[in-house]
Amino acid sequence: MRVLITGVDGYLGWSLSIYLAKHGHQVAGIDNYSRRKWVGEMGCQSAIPIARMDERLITYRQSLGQNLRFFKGDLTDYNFVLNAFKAFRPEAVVYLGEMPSAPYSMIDVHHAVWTQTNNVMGTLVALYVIKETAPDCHLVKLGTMGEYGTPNVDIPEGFFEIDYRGRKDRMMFPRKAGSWYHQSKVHDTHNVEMACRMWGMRSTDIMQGVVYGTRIDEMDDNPSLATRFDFDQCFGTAINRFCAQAVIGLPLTPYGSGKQKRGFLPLRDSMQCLRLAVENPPTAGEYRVFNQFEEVYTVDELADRVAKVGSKFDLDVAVRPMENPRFEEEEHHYNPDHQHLLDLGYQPTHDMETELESVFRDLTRHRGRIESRKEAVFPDIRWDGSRRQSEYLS
Ligand code: USQ
Repeated sequence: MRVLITGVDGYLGWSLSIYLAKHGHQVAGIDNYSRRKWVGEMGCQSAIPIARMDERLITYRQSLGQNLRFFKGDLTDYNFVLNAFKAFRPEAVVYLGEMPSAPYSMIDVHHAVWTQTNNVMGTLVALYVIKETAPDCHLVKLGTMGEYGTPNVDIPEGFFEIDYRGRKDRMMFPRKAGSWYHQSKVHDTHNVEMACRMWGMRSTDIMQGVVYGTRIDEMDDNPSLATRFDFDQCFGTAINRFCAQAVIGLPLTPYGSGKQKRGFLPLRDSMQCLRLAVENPPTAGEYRVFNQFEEVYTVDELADRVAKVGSKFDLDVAVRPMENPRFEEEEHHYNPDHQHLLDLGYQPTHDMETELESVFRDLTRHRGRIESRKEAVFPDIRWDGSRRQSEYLS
């Protein structure tokens, strides 16, 4: 299948391009290197060194035996996106090209406006371009479990059924996001669902949990095929940040009570699930939702697991809870359904410890790169708009 990945230079995008090529798909990618710039703006760098795109493309051809067709440009630029679609004629688009960080979107008004403009407008452009050039193309759109928030009720996969006076209908399950970033995904969800209803498009909206891990087997230990690994306060996610903190002897930072629950999945499972979505498209006009995560943990449980695995690497890992910089429920009900991918054959890894060992092996090799940016680890971006320093590094 011809699959176009937007955001192909990112953590998930680069991994997916390799994974799909290894599974026989023809892949093209779009990117404008924003992720590299945002992480630089946070005073940080990927813990694992990543190759420049020109080197990535050469290695890709040599290792995977096909050209990754690459289009450099901005996803909110209609003419650029139109030309890329006309040139590649995708049968599926995996839309990953968005600004993915909640804290980054909460820095100030400029970052909030930019996040929503980039994310919502980019998706809107893609919807129009698919309608105009490839109406049968399947849009696999990356949303987030954070769209639902933590309501005091079980979370279904996207919809709930109603039956009013004998007439059945399906309504979008209410969204209750907790950052301008998560809210941008809610807006996308509503736009994509309407496009399917209105124009007969087909789409899978992926409500993904927090992804962790450094690699997938398909990277074959080739450094030029490695994907990025972020640990700064914005682009590092909870487990990945905890591992990086542990490797350089900084305490792990569960926020608040540490009882907040999220769904998590390793990078390799994220790849497996996205492939299942691509290879099993919905029918024309169908908008479907996959809640994509493996297991639910509290932040405290994660810190304990990371500390336990760290001890196998002779690391003395401390856990130091800190005042929560976010507005979020810390003790709450959390029971999201996630049956759709299992029905399609998703086989969860179910072994966080082995996965974390592989992360520690990779990160200890690059300890110096993390150490050199340790100021970027401490979270000083707060949801009330203030920024405060702490004693964390002392
Ligand atoms: N947290 C800590 N300590 C830290 C970092 C995070 O306790 O040092 C807590 C947060 O307060 C939150 C939870 O861990 O309760 C998850 O935070 P996160 O930074 O790992 O994840 P989040 O901001 O929710 O965003 C990440 C990705 C985003 C994706 C989302 C999936 O950056 O792109 O959409 O995970 S989900 O969380 O399911 O919405």
